[in-house]
Amino acid sequence: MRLKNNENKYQVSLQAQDNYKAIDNQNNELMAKLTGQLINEGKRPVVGDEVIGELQNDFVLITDILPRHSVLRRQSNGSKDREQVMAANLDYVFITMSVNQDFNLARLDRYTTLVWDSGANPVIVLTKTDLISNTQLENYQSQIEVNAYGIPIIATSMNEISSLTKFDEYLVRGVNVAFVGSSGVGKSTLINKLMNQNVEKTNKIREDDGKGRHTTTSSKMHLLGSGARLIDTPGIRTVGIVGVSQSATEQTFADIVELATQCKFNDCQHEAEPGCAVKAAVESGRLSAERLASYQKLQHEMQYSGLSSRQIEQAKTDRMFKSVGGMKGFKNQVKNSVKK
Ligand SMILES: Nc1nc2c(ncn2[C@@H]2O[C@H](COP(=O)(O)OP(=O)(O)OP(=O)(O)O)[C@@H](O)[C@H]2O)c(=O)[nH]1
Ligand SMILES: [Zn+2]
Repeated sequence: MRLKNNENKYQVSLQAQDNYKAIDNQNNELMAKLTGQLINEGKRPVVGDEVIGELQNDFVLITDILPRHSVLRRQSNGSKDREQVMAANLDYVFITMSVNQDFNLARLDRYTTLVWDSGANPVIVLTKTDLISNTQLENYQSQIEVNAYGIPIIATSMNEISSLTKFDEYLVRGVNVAFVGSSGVGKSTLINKLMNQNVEKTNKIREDDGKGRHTTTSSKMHLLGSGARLIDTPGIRTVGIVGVSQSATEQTFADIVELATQCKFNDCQHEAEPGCAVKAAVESGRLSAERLASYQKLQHEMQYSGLSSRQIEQAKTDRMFKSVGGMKGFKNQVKNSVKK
């Protein structure tokens, strides 16, 4: 990418409606605006986007958005099911789950799928390990290993500072990361500790206060000691589950997809069909019933996402009557039985 001499590369650090902030390569955070052309073309950068900008008197004029290497999305619950882009260019997403009541393999599967779907790499973080025994922790870890093929697992406790070093290999210069997970699992606690680590080395993101001085801000993007950038917005934290693709689900449930190739019917739903290899695997104990259930739940949700509530009702009715040839078949059956 060749830049003109009045242009620079920036990374968007904040987006609130049409207000932007962007960080330059010296880690100064500046107000930013879009050119009329970008607005007209409907091109809106999001947090994490790399952009080309021209430095004006007191803001950066964003003229172009560079290609994204990952896009974390969720679908809004609004009437139009409009897809929302939560962040761009994340490299690692830490899926945070505490090992108390929050521990839930089905939820973990959903997050994993969401992250694969974004193009970023998932890393599972188990928090609050002080609350359980080592044996219990090992048990959880092996459950995850069965479920989440080859995804790294980090176990942490706020009482054990040394556990923070497990993040080192991911938090390297130039890498963008984020934490996702349910409320209360300990994301803030962890983020604060990672930010306070190596304070003297931490090159904080600074905001130009307009008088040539730099002040630390409440930026949504934090520069960690290692040079990694941590993006932390409420939207990313609570990124939901709606809007994941078929291919990402299949990656998460590769074992089930593999088994399904041996089912008698190509369109087997692994519910009550004869010759179902997936059901057989559950019966023989090779596959857990919970895992199949979370796969099916995700399949159903994907099927329904993008449909209106009326369409969802229709789809559910169709599913319910599928075994008797759909709603039409059901009506015919009723008619016939009445005739008899
Ligand atoms: N026992 C134990 N408690 C922890 C640990 N880490 C965090 N907590 C507690 O869990 C509670 C929630 O922690 P937060 O860091 O605020 O959780 P969060 O995920 O940021 O929650 P949101 O801000 O709602 O997204 C706090 O009371 C923490 O003190 C841990 O390692 N062990
Ligand atoms: Zn089947």
